[in-house]
Order: sequence, then C-alpha cells, then structure tokens
Amino acid sequence: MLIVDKEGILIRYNVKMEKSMTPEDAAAELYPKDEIYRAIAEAIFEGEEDDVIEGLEAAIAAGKEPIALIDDALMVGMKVVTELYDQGVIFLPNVMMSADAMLEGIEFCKAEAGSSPKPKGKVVVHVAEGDVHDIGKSIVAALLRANGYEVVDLGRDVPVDEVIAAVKKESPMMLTGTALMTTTMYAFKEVNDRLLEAGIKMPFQCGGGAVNQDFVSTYELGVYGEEAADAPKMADAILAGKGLAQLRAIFHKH
Ligand code: B12
Repeated sequence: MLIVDKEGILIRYNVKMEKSMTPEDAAAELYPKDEIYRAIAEAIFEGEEDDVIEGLEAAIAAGKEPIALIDDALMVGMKVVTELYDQGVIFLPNVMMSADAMLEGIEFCKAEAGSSPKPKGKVVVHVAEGDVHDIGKSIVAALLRANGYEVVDLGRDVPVDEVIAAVKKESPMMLTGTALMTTTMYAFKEVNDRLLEAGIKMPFQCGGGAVNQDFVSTYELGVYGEEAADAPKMADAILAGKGLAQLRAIFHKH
C-alpha cells in the first residue's frame, strides 16, 4: 500500500497551502474582539436587520449608550463590509442588504436615545444632487441630534434648488452636504454660489467618501468634515462664535 504524507511533502518542499477563504472567514478576521460589538458588526455584515436590533438591545441592556453604539458597533460592521467590497470579496447586493440593516440600526439607536428637550441650534443636512449614498449623512444627522441640535434632514439626491429653498425657510446655523461620488460633489460649489448670490454667508460643512479638503477649500463657504463626529464639533464651534476662517483653521489639516 502506498502512503502519501502530503503534509510531509509540502514541508519538505517548503510549500504553503492557502486555504480558500469564504467571505465569512474574511469578515471574521476584521470583527471587533468585544463580544457585544462583534455580534452587531456580524449582523450588519450579514444584512440581518432583526439580529442587528437584537444585538443593539443586548448592548443597551449591558449599559452601552445607544448613540455611541452607532460608531462603536454599527460603523465597525459597515467598515468590514466596505473593506471586503473594495477587495472584491463581496458584491453590491450584499452591500445593499448591509446598508439597509445599518440604517435600521441607526434609527433604532436614535429612537432609544430619545430627543433632547431644547435644541442648541438648527442644522440642515443633505446628500448631493444625483447621489443616493446616505449612510454617512444619516450618521451625521444622528450625531447632531444626539448632541442636542435640531436636524432638518432633506434626504438623498437633493436638487440644489431644494437645498437653497430649505436654507431660506429654516435659517439654520449650519448646512451639511454629503457626496460619495466624484460626479456629484460639484453640486456643493453650486449650492455655495447660489447661497452667496442670495446674500447668505453661512458655514457649509461637506464630507463623504469622494470629498477632500482641497476640493472643499475651492469654494468660499466650504469647511471639510472628515468624520461624522466633526459635525457636532463644528456646530459647537459656531455656537462658541468661530467664523469661517477659524472653522477652517480648526477642521482643515493643512
Ligand atoms: C454602500 C454603497 C452603495 C449603496 C448605498 C446605500 C446607501 N443607502 O447609502 C448602493 C448599493 C445603493 C450603492 C449604489 C451605487 N454606488 Co456605491 N458604494 C457603497 C460603498 C460600498 C460604501 C459607501 C458607504 O456607505 N460608506 C460608509 C459611510 C459611513 O461612509 P461615508 O458616507 O463616506 O461617511 C463617512 C465620512 O465620509 C463622514 N461624512 C459623510 N458625510 C459627511 C458630512 C459631514 C458634514 C461630515 C462632517 C462628515 C461626513 O462620516 C462618515 C463616517 O464618519 C462605496 C465604497 C466605498 N469604499 O466607500 C461605494 C461607492 C461610493 N459607490 C460607487 C458607485 C459608482 C455606485 C453606483 C453608481 C453603482 C452603480 N453602478 O449603480 C451607485 C450610485 C447610484 C447613485 N446615483 O448614487 C463608487 C463611487 C465612485 C466615485 N468615486 O465616484 C464607490 C466609491 C465604489 C467604488 N469603489 O467604485 N452604493
């Protein structure tokens, strides 16, 4: 009888066999170590809305703050999704399911946190015309609300005309814009020009995957926001009396 010692042969010839990795294996390597956060991140990856809510309920019962869970668990799960999508390990339908589960989770966290009694100020948020990517915008809105601001959320793919009309109607202390595509971010320049034409000089914080500081610096009212958490920070800075130049000095890195 012939006995083939595959392991021995591989070792002798110094060959390393790569095990084929499933998307679940790849994701497992990226989840957070903390069991509570991990369960939520995994549910986001799998696009299982019920499991996301169950995980969030368990986390809140264990004493976690609902709004902190957006960053600490939901965002971590979405980062895994984004990384594996970029690597070509998972595909758009998976991403869409995860995005829906993420938005459901954000809504749940917002509802659990409740609303603060007297808003510190009003902020209008929107996603650029032609762009449907609204996860970042929803995080921005949730963090602003959690920090005591009233948020007028215009939603996604918002025509420039509608943004201008909302600013005139609501007179907010600040406007935010999100764009994930290099083709849609130019709407921000148009918003900027139309506001200036109407004599409105207000801080317009812009962020989202496609946007960077150099682009935002090309229009007068623009201040770049890298992380969603920069939105309430900038609103606080405006309340503290900072003008556009000072806001750029605080939020721009170079
Ligand atoms: C999820 C996703 C989708 C989902 C969107 C679901 C939804 N409801 O949002 C679906 C499947 C619908 C989708 C569709 C499409 N997508 Co898509 N999508 C993505 C993906 C994988 C992740 C985006 C995401 O949600 N990231 C997570 C969030 C949280 O990130 P974020 O929005 O940037 O927000 C963070 C910060 O930027 C910041 N932030 C955001 N806004 C603001 C604002 C302020 C004021 C501040 C302070 C901070 C801030 O806060 C957040 C974190 O702290 C990216 C790939 C990638 N690597 O990003 C592609 C990507 C954005 N999509 C892309 C494309 C091309 C498309 C489609 C055209 C695909 C198609 N062929 O149909 C369509 C777009 C249709 C349209 N008209 O918009 C491209 C864009 C390329 C480009 N640079 O122009 C990307 C980059 C993929 C790629 N590598 O090609 N997509």
